[in-house]
Amino acid sequence: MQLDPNAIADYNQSQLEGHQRKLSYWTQEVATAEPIIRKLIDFQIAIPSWALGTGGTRFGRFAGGGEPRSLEEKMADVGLLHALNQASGAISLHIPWDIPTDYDAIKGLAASYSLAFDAVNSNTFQDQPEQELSYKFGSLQHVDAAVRQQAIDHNIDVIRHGEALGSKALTVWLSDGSCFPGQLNFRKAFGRTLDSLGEIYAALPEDWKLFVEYKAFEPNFYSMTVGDWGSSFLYASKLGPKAYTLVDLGHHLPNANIEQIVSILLNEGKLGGFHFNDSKYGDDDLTAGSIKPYQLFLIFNELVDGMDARGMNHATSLGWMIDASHNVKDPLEDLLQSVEAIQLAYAQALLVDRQALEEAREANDVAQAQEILQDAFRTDVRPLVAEARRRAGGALQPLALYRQLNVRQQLIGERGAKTIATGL
Ligand code: AOS
Ligand code: ZN
Ligand code: ZN
Ligand code: ZN
Repeated sequence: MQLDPNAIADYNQSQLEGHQRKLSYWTQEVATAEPIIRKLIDFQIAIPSWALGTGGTRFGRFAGGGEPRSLEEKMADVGLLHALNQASGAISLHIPWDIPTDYDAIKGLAASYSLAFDAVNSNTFQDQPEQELSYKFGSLQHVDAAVRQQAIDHNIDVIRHGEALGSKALTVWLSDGSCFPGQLNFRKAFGRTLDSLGEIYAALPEDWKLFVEYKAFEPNFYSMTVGDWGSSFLYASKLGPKAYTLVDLGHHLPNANIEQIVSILLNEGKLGGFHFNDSKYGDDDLTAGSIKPYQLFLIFNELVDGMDARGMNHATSLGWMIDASHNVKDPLEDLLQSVEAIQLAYAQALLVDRQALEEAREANDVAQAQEILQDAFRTDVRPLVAEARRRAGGALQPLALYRQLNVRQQLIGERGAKTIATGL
């Protein structure tokens, strides 16, 4: 489906008066409002192709209606999100779930929705039907060189697909590890994984990045071969300047100080990007900002501080992506919520009075330092984010308009009530 070109303008007109009332405080009282709005307009968050359908757990999956059945329909969904919020201008593909049949047609489609291709993702955590050897005991770490080669070849193949589309990064997430003590020689597994990653790294085009994603546990429950930021950082450092660590917020042990991890990686020039989501217990892949919004803000606080210190462009120097799974919500509604939560955390971080914060730190004024951060976090920046969207051509309230237009009902009409999106 295509949005009626007047729908957004008409909707914004109907909401304009109330919006302008809320915005007037900002434009009249806050000197930094204008630069924050401009930064928000530039900030884009990529949508993963596998988050557009209903996920599920190992206990079951409850299909949603009108889910995308093909790559073309996934792109249409991201195009819809981007039209509504003007902040989801990229899609991250997963091979082999999203192999294009006609690259020019897919690129044309992306251009028609103003979408770029973000990092491409490889998959050596599942066996594919036509595949010769199994990944049951790992892929890049495997004791059998032939299995490692198969996984290396797959990753290189994914790079080629990404090149044809204009992607600039490969994300490698490995399920490799072990389920029981004694199963794996940790040192050998590390060495084999490093060698395998080295072959993939050698196949990277000049202007590409390799993102090494870590995860504390699952599907292996005793050890993960890329299990924490320390091992990811080691791999990335040994591989070379094109390799970086990718931080998925759900991939830490409970109560990890993710903002501190982020700040150190960034300072070392080894932070590649994010998979945003939220969690209560583990890799829950819930809507960003739904459980721990303060943590999301604190992460952005470190990002803004560290990127400014290093003279980095906020919008383009790191990979900004969502990685979510939806069991009970409409995936498109959930993604609109996630993008908004990320924008709010970013805007609040931009509000922090950095000079005052440094002064409080230098004076060991703990209470004042805390006040400065909480003052920014407790500020309602929703009018700024809405204004950025409006100026970029999006809807003041994307989720409300999505509902008003009955988008899901229309998608069900086009695609059917019982659909299974390809992917997770
Ligand atoms: C898995 O837990 C990781 O978060 C991956 O980044 C991602 O979910 C997977 O690659 C999806 O295909
Ligand atoms: Zn992830
Ligand atoms: Zn996750
Ligand atoms: Zn995950």
